[in-house]
Amino acid sequence: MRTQVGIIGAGPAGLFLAQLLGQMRIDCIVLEGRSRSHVETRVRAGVLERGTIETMQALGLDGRLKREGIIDHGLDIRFRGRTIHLDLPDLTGKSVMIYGQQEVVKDLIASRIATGLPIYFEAQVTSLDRLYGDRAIMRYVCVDREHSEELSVECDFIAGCDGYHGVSRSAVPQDAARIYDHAYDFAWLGILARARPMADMTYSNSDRGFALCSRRSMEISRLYLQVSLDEGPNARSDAHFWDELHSRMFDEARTEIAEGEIFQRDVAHLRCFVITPMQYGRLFLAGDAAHIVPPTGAKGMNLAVADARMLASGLFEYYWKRSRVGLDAYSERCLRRVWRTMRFSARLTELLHKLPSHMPVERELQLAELEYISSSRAAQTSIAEQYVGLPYEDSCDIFRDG
Ligand code: FAS
Ligand code: PHB
Repeated sequence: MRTQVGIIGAGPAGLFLAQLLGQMRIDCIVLEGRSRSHVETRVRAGVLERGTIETMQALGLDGRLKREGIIDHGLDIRFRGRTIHLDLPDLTGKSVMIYGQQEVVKDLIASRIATGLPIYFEAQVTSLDRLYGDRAIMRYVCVDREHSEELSVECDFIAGCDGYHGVSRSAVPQDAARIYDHAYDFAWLGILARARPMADMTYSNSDRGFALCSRRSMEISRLYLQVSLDEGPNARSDAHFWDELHSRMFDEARTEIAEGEIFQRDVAHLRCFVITPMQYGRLFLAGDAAHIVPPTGAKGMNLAVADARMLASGLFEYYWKRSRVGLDAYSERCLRRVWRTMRFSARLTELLHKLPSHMPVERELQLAELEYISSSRAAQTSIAEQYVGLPYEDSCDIFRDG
């Protein structure tokens, strides 16, 4: 098989890239190692930045988003029983939307299949080759067949959109890249519950630890607790989860947070991870394959979209303007946004969590910063403008036309 761009992974990075290339009439195929049902039911992110929303609009993919997405106009930060309310439109003129990542993935897959353009599920990429040759090779096996022989695809370029645990990053020799990696010494226990959600996205920094109240619809709450690294998803009973959440959200009277049936649990470990550069010969890394940001800033999926746009811009210039400038500058241009987003997400993580490693003085400094933010419009604007999303720096007109 032969194509212009081979895409590994049908997560947000791979699927947005495939959609953008489809609009640019650049041939690509998507190879996804898991089943369609698996990737469409995997519960992950929930907040869409302004730019992600506009990209879905530009791709004509915002039909269901407009019907089912929830516009979020504000976010609350609680500490010492007090609440800082950030009014996003007042501070930035923008808002964000709540729409589960799995819904985005469903919309993108449905659109890709409707166009008849190739996307293969249960096709596990096993190795990449000739990344500095005249054409790169992507080898894969069909995991749904008993004895699948190894197949291969010849590509002008390969997009490694295969997430943190994928195969593409390992194709970059260690001496050709620099890794930045910091793992936090706590995790997030996330649940979905059939319960009326809080009116606003609400983060809380309490003496018992971090908590977050988000949502997936007007009937489904998405709730998180900071937990220790060794805690599994089912370690605490439903009752204990609710007790802890009320306490950490300063809702001792239990009048604010509605309880309900918990029907999904997961534990996510937090880390800051970046590989530089995000490209090697004909291989371009995008999304979690290249970077992991702590989920506190709700940026992981949105950053994957920004990478996909940047790579699509570079490929557009290569194929239609015969210029390599965008591809050669891909990593440098992506990393500007990656590091600014990482800084925001790491600062918010340090501001809102009770860090096990905290000395008493550090805890007081953290609370003093929250006191300052509660009294400063400038500080609140800084958080809000990063939360709604930074302007894109990609250079492709197709996105400007909307
Ligand atoms: P993804 O991991 O989404 O997709 C990669 C795809 O590649 C997967 O479908 C995988 O099956 C496939 N793949 C891997 N290896 C392959 C191979 N060899 N061959 C073929 N296919 C292969 N972000 C937020 O903003 N907010 C959150 O609350 C949040 N919660 C998260 C919870 C969890 C448990 C995890 C793991 C991540 C969470 N994230 C969150 C981050 C998440 O949303 C990612 O940023 C987002 O999925 C990134 O998208 P991709 O880069 O496309 O990677
Ligand atoms: C979510 O809804 O999953 C979510 C919301 C805000 C965050 C992280 C995750 O900061």
